[in-house]
Amino acid sequence: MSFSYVEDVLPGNGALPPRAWYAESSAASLSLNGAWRFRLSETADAHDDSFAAEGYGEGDDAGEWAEVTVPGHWVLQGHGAPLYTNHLYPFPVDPPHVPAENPTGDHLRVFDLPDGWPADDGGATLRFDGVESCARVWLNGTGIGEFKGSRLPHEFAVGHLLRPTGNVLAVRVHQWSAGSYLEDQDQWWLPGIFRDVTLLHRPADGALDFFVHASYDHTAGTGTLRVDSDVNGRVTVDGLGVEVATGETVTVPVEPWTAETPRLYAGALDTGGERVPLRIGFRTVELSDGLIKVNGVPVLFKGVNRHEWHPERGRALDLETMRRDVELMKAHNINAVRTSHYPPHPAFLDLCDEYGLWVIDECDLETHGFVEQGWRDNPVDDDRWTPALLDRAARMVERDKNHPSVVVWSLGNEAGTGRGLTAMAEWIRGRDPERLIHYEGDANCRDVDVYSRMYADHAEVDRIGRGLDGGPSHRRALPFILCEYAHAMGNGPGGLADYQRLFAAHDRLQGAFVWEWIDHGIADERYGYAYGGDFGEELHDGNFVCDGLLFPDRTPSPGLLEFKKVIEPVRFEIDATAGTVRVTNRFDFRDLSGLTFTWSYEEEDEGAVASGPLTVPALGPGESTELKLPRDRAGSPDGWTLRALDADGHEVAWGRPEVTTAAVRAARFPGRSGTRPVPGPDRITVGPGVFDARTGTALSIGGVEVVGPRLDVWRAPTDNDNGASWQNDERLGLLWRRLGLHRVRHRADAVEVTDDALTVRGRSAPAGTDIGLRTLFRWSADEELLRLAVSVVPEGDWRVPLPRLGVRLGLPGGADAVRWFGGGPGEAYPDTRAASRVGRWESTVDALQTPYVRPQENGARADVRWAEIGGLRVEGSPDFFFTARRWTTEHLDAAEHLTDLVPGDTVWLNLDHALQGIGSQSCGPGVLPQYRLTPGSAEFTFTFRTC
Ligand code: IPT
Repeated sequence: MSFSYVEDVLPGNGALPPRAWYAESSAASLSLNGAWRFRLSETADAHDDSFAAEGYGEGDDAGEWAEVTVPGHWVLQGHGAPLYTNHLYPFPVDPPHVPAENPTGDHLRVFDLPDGWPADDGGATLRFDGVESCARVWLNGTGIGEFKGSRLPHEFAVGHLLRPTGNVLAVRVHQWSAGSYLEDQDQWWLPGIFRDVTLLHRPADGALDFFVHASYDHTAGTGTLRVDSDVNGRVTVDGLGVEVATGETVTVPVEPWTAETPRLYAGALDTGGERVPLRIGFRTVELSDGLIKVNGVPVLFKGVNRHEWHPERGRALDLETMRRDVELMKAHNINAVRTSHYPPHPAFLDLCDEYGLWVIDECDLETHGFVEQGWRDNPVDDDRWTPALLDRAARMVERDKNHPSVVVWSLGNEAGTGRGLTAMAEWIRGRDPERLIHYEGDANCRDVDVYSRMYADHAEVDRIGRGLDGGPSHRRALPFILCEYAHAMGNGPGGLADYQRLFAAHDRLQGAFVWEWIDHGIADERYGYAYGGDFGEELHDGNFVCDGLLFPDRTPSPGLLEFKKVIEPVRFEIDATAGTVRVTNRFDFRDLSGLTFTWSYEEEDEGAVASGPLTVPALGPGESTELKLPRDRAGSPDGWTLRALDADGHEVAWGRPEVTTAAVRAARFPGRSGTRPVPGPDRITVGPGVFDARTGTALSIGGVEVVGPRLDVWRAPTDNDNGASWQNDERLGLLWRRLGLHRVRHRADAVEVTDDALTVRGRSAPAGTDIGLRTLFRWSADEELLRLAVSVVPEGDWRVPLPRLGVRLGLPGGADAVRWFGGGPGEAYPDTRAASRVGRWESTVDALQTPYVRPQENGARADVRWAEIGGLRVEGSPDFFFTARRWTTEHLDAAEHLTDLVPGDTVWLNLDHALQGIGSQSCGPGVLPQYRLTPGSAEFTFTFRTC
């Protein structure tokens, strides 16, 4: 038998023309999901097609076969292994050829038609919603076709082959095919029948394809509906009193659909033989005045790139997981999704319609690996592949065209440029002129309606916003989006608030999509979560696959909380001195009537002392007003918190006054009369502090044994510190290590006791270089309070910022509960601190850790005034960053998986005067200048006492 279809550039044979997808109808259907018999072979041609013969599987023929769950990926069910590459093809680039080693899964399912399955009037179709990457299908021994296009549906007419019982459905799935060249997305390669398989009864006069056109005229407040259908019928929308024939146009007053107000009208298409429920959202998308407008209003995308991911099931997502994604997005103020980089399971788009999300629906196309050869032989610029590209475009558009949430079609991702892309754009424009077209790789914007970029830095985005970006004049007239930015790999992304200020400042900037929604970690007994390389892949890209705002189990990362704050739709600007707050509605369409507002007032040492409702008028989009705060609050001006809550009581937005640390400081350190240090042969006592007389290191404070404190400048480099392999810019994680900041040695030059202090002078520096840091630790005390004043002076030619600047202190391992007044509840760094709310917080050492899939610097709390842990209270002047861990920074740095982190018998505190920002250089710009920790002279103070 021939296997030539595997390497054929054409999309396949035998499938029906693509058409609209709908979740339900009056026609009968039978899900073929569930347990299938399964046989894995190492090559495509290891077995002939006898397994597909009628009667096979009935007896013992398939006795040796394993079983897999469909939908699913066999590599996640104990057969073979997953493999991860970012853009490199994991096979020789020789299109359209694929390796002889081509894992091939034969799948078998025997099924009976259920009782009451209608007599065979119109036939039946068999629908595959997604199979990676190439399948050949037989029903009852007859070959019905082959197809490629992994994340796209394929239907086959099978009515003539069905029988009441004992139907044998055989599907042979090849991991590699010509189609793999078009599916080089940055993700795990996961073969299998990973979406639903369904048998659909097709009644006589059943629906075929139909196209719901539902526009909104914002000047008249009316919606215009026309349903074009291959099979004539009636269209009804009860709520609107609409009943028209297909093809007929009707205009009625309606409430429009937007992502903020997702008004759907329930309707139906009745073709005589079949009734299909419709969910109609009236809205009009257009490009006008150089802007993307919906219903006449420019929109601002606050978006994420979403790959489909589940840590156990890969891209085989169940409805509940999809709903969870949408609910999490809505709960975090996200209003847009780019379906990177393929059309999602179609039910996801139903959820976007229902909950309200703007969708950029992206075609299943990426040929990124050709970049390695300067794009030579790129399939998108080779006419032989154009039918496959057009097939993919049509399968996406036809499937998804009836979703109001889809406002933009995207041709694909990272596929260079070429005639095939132009052909796709032309076809899409012809078929659906009512939506816009996106493709980031089209630098001249020849085929698209939006100028789109990925990872442009703040300065460039600012220039683009101001229209100073040059380029072809056609492009300069287009709106701009960042289809990817803020690479959320590991700790970060930093700089989100700075981007959002730019989007707010320039109309042309219509928002951006964080890369990406969720870490693709695979649940794994050995490591907790596995990433690239953990399955013995020869070629892989490590943890670059874990770069989401959610951890693999869908727990929000600090990055998601930061994003939620930065994009919040209500803004509070509090002027505590004047006792006023300016409230601004930052929605594009909604007024504030659906929200409730509260104020609360908290004193530093007492917790919340008062709270109450705040009456805010139903401001329209973009409107703002100034309100008076309740008057009788004295005390520190930074006690205010204002909150906006949705109807369920969930917090949507909050505000606190901006307070300068200096103002707070002055009030907190009244002068104290000191005690004299008491020198001894081995020990020096300074108030509650006991020190080693030779080295000047602290041994205990108020009876609590301590290690250190000593100067610390090292942090376990984050993915963003390390930067991306292809970058020529400074990659700090690597430079720091080269400089030896992970192996700094400390020298004490002088231990001096004077009347009022113990002073330790020293120098900290790594081997092999003359640069270093002169330190002076000055300890003074009264009866209860031990005070450390640190002064640091850099020496030599420092060319890199410091990872951190502070002291490290060890406490006995029993230390667990932590209380502090400062930023919280979560971690914050200089450029990721928007969501950090100053107040009183409590936690534990374990709960302070952020479980980045690849361990790295994490868990710092910002703007801390005091912290209590292990019986000690530390106050800082100025405010400090506080970190506590059960392992050292060196241990954290060496760990590759969370399972490598084993608690030791010391709790290590870092009390930092300053930290280097985070940035998003793991695939984008580094830390902005204002968040760099440039070495310079510094002085800071901590006081310690028991508590
Ligand atoms: C960009 C890709 O579009 C995306 O799929 C992902 O790989 C991301 O980077 C990084 O995680 S391409 C980038 C190399 C410019």
